[in-house]
Amino acid sequence: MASKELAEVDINPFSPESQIIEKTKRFSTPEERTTVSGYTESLRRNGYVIIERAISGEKVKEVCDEFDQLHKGLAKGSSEFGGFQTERLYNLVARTRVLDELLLHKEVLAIIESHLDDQIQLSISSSVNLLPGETAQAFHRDDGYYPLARPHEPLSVNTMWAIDEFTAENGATLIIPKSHLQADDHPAADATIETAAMPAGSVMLWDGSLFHAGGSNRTEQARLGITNIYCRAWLRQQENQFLGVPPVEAKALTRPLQKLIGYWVANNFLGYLNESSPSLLLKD
Ligand SMILES: O=C(O)CCC(=O)C(=O)O
Repeated sequence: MASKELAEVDINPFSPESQIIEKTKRFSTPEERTTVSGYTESLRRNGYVIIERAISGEKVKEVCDEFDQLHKGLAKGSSEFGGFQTERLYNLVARTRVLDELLLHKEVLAIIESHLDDQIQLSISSSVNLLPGETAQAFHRDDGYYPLARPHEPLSVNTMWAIDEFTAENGATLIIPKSHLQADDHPAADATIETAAMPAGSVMLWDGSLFHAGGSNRTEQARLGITNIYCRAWLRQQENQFLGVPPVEAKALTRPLQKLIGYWVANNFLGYLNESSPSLLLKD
């Protein structure tokens, strides 16, 4: 067999060859997962981990410039949870190519695949621009829409990219370490709250069960973050990626990005069409 890519395209998902290949597909290699084992261990133990300066200063500027444009004329939030002084934009895979490097960041994907020990996909990609005067958000978990008894196996991992430096003053994400392991539906009254301060270009990864909240912005500048949530490939995605990026648009994406948003066969039988990989739909 020439390669896993070829196999994915050419082999009927019911074939014995496909049965072997499909379940083993990952974005990261075993070596890459070994390299990030220190980060993965922190994520497992504390529920979060930060990789400082995971992208270059040039990339940060590129993202910043792009979102200056994309956010132009955007209405502020209209709910307490979303934030009345917050700008948010969704369906980012359809809107810009500037985030591809972040979405497919090698270390990030290796940590997530280690933590979930499974095939993964993008659940949602959005921007969160906290404007001056924004107040702190309520503590919440990102995996609340998967109705399982807690604590449960990890189902998703959120990533928050600091495009501006995140500080205690400008609304850096607030987290409750180890709360991903707790059964209660609310943070403990005496929970220790930490502020995820990090330099621009850094990324924080957290388990979907970790209690967290956007902080309050008490500065005169906005705080831009990009949040990409990844989940097990057999779960429903938060954002409907197939409507957000229909085949005619998905054709233009790199194959890894097509897969990340769900254009592949996961776990042998999930997502095929007419006995073949959806990647056939993306061929001219
Ligand atoms: O902006 C942040 O730091 C966190 C935002 C968040 O958790 C959310 O909007 O659900």
